[in-house]
Amino acid sequence: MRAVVVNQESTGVEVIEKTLRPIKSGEALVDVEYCGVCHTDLHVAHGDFGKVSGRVLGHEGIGIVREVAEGVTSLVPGDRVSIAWFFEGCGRCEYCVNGNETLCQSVKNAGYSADGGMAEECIVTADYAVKVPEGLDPAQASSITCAGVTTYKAIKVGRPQPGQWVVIWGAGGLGNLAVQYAKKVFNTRVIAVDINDDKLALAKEVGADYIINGLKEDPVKKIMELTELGAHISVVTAVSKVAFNQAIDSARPAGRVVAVGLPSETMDVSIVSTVLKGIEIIGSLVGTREDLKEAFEFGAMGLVVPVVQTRPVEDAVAIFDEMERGTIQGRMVIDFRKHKCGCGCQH
Ligand code: 8ID
Ligand code: ZN
Repeated sequence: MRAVVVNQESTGVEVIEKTLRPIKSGEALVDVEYCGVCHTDLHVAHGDFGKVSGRVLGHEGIGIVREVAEGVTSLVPGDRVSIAWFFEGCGRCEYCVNGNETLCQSVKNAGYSADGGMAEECIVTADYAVKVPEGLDPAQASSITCAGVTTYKAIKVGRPQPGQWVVIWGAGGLGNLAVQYAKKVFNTRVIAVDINDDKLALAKEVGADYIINGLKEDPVKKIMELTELGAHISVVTAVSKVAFNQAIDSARPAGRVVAVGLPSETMDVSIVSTVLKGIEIIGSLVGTREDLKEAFEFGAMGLVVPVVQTRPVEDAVAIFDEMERGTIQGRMVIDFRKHKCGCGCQH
């Protein structure tokens, strides 16, 4: 099968032929239909979190279960499931049992510490593969598997009330979904900040009340003008410390800044203003299986509509290049379907 892997030098990706091992007890074999390309895949390919040469990338995978091994009771062949960053936890530690399973210290992550979904086939731990609801387009579901659930969860941990001001920093793959969850699910007033007008136009199209280009005007000043006291909740998906610092500077007293983007930098946090303004800064890592189920449901209901473009696996190297240059609108999704006529035939 063809798979997109981290290249030998850990400087990017390559497409290779690979054969999977047989499945073991508790596992399922999935024929991948679609896998979105997340900026985290780019970080992994560049070795930002440590070098993992040869690893099959991908944690926005969607596919159909072909085969289940002994001991599997949660899935049957034919089920449509997701392959997410939260690939497997230990199931026993304080994080797994207290609703914080993504923080499990023995966690496996698809496309990083386990082979992921950017391939024609993928082996999953059956109990951790979340089913995709009926009525949700599989290419769109791929984007919810990371970008959607991550931003849904990030807004949720910010504890928004209807009508409050939510600022989404970065309107890329994650950001345009963050705008939709904030507006359509949490019923808040949404400001999107980016440094690219095309991405801001898309943010406006999918529901942002206001858009700000951080290169053309001072976003902190503009947010203060619009909100009087600042943002109740800021969700930072931008891959730049500039945006993190601006989010802290534009937080309302008792506001919450939810850190999501993963630039290899540090934020500048004033201790005095953090204390005097009573600001909370919260890190948020993807979402639990339950969060993903919820995030999928809002997609199936049509409240959130991921903006996706599909491309063949041969374009993988080019897609990573486009992501690095920041030219992708919404999410680029690799189409791995073997039978594209849609009639269920085998040719
Ligand atoms: O669980 C998590 N915390 C999680 C899950 C998934 C992804 C974290 N991430 C991380 C990724 O690893 C990456 O670091 O979130 C970040 C964003 O991922 P993405 O949305 O997939 O990346 P993108 O499509 O490239 O979008 C990034 C946007 O940030 C804007 C860019 O213009 C782009 O639209 N941006 C940048 I770069 N600098 C900015 C700035 N100073 C900015 N927007 C506003 N101000
Ligand atoms: Zn991701």
